[in-house]
Amino acid sequence: MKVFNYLAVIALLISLVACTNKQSTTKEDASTPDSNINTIETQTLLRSLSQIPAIGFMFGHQDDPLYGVTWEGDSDRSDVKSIVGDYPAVMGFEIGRIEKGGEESLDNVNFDTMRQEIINQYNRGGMTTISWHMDNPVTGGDSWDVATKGVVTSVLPNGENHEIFLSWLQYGAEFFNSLVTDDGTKVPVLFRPWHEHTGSWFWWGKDNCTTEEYKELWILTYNFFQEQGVNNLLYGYSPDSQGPGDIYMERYSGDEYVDLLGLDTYHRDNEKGIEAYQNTLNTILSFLTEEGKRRNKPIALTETGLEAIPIADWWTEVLLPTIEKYPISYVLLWRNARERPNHYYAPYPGQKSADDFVKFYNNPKTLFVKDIPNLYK
Ligand code: BMA
Repeated sequence: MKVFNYLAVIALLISLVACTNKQSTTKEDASTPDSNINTIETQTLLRSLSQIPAIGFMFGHQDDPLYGVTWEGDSDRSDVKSIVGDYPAVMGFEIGRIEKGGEESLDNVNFDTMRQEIINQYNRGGMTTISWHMDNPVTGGDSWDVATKGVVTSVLPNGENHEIFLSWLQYGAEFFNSLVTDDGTKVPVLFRPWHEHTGSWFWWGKDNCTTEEYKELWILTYNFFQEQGVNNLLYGYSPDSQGPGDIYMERYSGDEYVDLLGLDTYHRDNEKGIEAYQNTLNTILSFLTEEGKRRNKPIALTETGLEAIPIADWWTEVLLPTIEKYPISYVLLWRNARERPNHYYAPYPGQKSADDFVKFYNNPKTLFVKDIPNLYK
């Protein structure tokens, strides 16, 4: 009898736990604070990211529907779509300066407009990734303001700017929690915090904090968002070109805090730089292929491009042949600025590489939004 009761209690406990888990992942419950379980759509996106390389890789573009070369804010417009008639499968957005509580990002994008475009991208079946060039919490300068050392130390627990820093993170949490469709679904996002930290150009970069401090910064951010009920984020780790191996993994905070292994690397110096660019891609993407398999994580080229694309066949002769050998889930090209002449990374109609981009688009391996299976089901 005693044994029977004991078993019955265990069975009841198991069913309660199972029931709680199930409830906390339903849509209705998606915004419950303190939930440390991602929404079903977010979990499914992670699975989809691992499955995509079986059919190709997704094409991504930063700020794609917001503006382009010589235009801004036109509805239903994108430089990529103007050439190939389809939107990128991945769109990147940048929330730098949200930490100040203002209406516009550091690139002068209105956050309400950005939210709507993220929801639009979800509704058309595509994915969103978000970066955050957070201002320097000590000097008030931008994220490239690295003259003052010890910024990371000062935002960690017991640091003098810890509370301010949490209030800055809070603005980010509110934004992520506000990405909700009309039917109440929270939009999953691949978040790439504290990126390019193997270089030293941001206040969280290599020479500006210790390895332990960087890891603490990452885990603090992760835990804070969990406490705020942010259950629609996957975390992308995006070091810069240095490495691979020890340098790449040195500041990795652990498999439980990272969902995707990324790489930010650019092609610089045009013709002269082709070999260096391809070598970096080959070296680090080979490493990521192995590391991704070992850790069971998708991999991606999280930022890349050749500014102003002066090489006419860059898409099919430089980028495609190099990256198609690796099981990346996506490649993201940086933004087509409307306010900085020649600061663009995707072609626009009439641009020198536009015809080659059509060939790139027609290659079965490159996936635009109409090519991808449902990432969320
Ligand atoms: C950089 C440039 C900047 C921009 C920043 C954040 O690479 O494009 O002009 O402010 O990204 O988007």
